Amino acid sequence: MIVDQKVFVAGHRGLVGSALVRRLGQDRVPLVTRVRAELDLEDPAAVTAFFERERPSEVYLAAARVGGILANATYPADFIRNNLLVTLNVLEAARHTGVTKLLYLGSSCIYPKHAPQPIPESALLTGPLEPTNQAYAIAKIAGIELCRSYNHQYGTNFVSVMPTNLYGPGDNFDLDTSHVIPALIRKFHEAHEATVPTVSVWGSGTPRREFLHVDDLADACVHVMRHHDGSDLVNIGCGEDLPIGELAQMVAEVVGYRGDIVFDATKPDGTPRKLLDVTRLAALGWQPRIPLRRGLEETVAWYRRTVRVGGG
Ligand code: GFB
Repeated sequence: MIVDQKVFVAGHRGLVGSALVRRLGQDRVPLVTRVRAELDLEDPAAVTAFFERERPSEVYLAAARVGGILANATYPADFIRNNLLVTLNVLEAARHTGVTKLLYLGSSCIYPKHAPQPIPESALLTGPLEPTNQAYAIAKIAGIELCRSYNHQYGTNFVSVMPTNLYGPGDNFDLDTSHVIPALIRKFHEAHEATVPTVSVWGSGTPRREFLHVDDLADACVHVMRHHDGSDLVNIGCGEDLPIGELAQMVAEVVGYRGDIVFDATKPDGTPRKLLDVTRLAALGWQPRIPLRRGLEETVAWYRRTVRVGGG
């Protein structure tokens, strides 16, 4: 542990932030966190005052407006505005108060829609974006450029990582705004409980996605913070993908659902494939630990416990 270390996890109630708190907690790193009612990250004066008072030595910027394909397509103004504001405020306050290191999270979905597969970090800004999440992607790309620019102009050490699609405990299970894994867990679970004969899966089932358990992501973020400096991006993935149709089959099996899967072609497929090239991450000495099937089993168990507690 570094002397006088104090780590601010922004967004500690979210999927990524809560995993970071769990992971940093294992190393007994001194943490500072604030819920939204205590600190509005969209408010520049409040963010500056918080940084001046708390003086964190390191920051993990896990606060972001995120959502699945439909949420991105429906609320693009919210996605671009919130992410730009939060990033601008936190980065400036971090610079102003001399934060020694900051981790910024991009996303695999901000690479060009038709990037080469697996996607190397060098593919950023080399082609048109996926239209369903262009607003989100532009905000996230602006965040990466902000980190790079601050490093160049002010000598900060703001590191940017590019996580693949994530899942795990604490995810958003709202069917309109969630990502595919929580949506499928909920749909198959509810159909199983009520013995419904079919479950609808959006799109054609042919797009391929790579999925990483959020506890692996948190471990990778901490590893990158400890072993990487500067503006070169680092992809964080597991290096394997599968078609959505196959994922749906796997979730059905894990849940114990025995009915049929039907594909809803009125819903968007999004980008055809986004598998990350994880050569750089592997060279830093990091490997994922949680295989998809085991991660799904754990997440389904968590969801069932949580639903029961919530009375849903
Ligand atoms: O997870 P998802 O919403 O995000 O969708 P993206 C992945 C694929 O799963 C798409 C299909 O082809 C969806 O059509 N899918 C099938 C479903 N059934 C469902 C369902 O019930 N719900 C959902 N949500 N999808 C997002 C971006 O893209 O990826 C974000 O829009 C974000 O910006 C995230 O960064 C990582 O992978 O298509």
